[in-house]
Amino acid sequence: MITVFGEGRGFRVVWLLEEMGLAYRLRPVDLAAGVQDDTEFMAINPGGFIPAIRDGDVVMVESIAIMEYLMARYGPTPLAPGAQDPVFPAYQQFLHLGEAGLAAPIYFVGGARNFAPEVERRNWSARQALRVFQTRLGLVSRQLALSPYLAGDRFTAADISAYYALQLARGFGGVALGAAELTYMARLSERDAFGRAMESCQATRAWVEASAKACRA
Ligand SMILES: N[C@@H](CCC(=O)N[C@@H](CS)C(=O)NCC(=O)O)C(=O)O
Repeated sequence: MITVFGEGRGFRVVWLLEEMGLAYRLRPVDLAAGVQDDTEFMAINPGGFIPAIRDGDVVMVESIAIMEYLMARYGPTPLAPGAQDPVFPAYQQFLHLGEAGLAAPIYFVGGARNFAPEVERRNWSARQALRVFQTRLGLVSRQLALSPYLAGDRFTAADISAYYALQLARGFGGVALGAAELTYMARLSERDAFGRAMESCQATRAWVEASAKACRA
């Protein structure tokens, strides 16, 4: 049985596992309470960040790498188009852009906005991280003007990667997304596997519902 440690970007992993119909157990990790005394988790990831997985003797961190591992080991799956598939380059690009170009910078924008002392909220790094996020978001918007999913007509793991980043931008980074991105997110959230993942990830569910309410207010 695969164990997923932590929600946050672990939601991507849980959603992928639900899409693939693989059995898993979600083991909560409370970052807010501090993880230094969580000896089981610290033995899995001494770096103390989430998500991590344990699959038999395999222990891994990095949500995108974990998704690639699961699709390679338990696939083939339509979530990961093959290298000769015409959509492969777009798939590969957006799978990684979802974390490296979107979630990583907006995580620091959100951190500055929500946790930094007032004088540091709009410091150079926070502004630069927002600029980086916005330029990469432009590539997502351009792609969504061409196709319903980031790799064309088919839902893939690139969409799982990007969804989390867009949700983070909306709920934590204070970014007002455009109509195309919101419609895209609504389309993804209609998937059965998404609903099951949200049932498993109760902290994520509460956060997503609260941010949707805040955005409507
Ligand atoms: N690139 C990593 C980012 C992991 C990450 O930053 N996770 C956050 C929560 S979603 C975290 O654990 N932050 C606390 C820390 O880094 O110490 C991934 O995609 O898994």
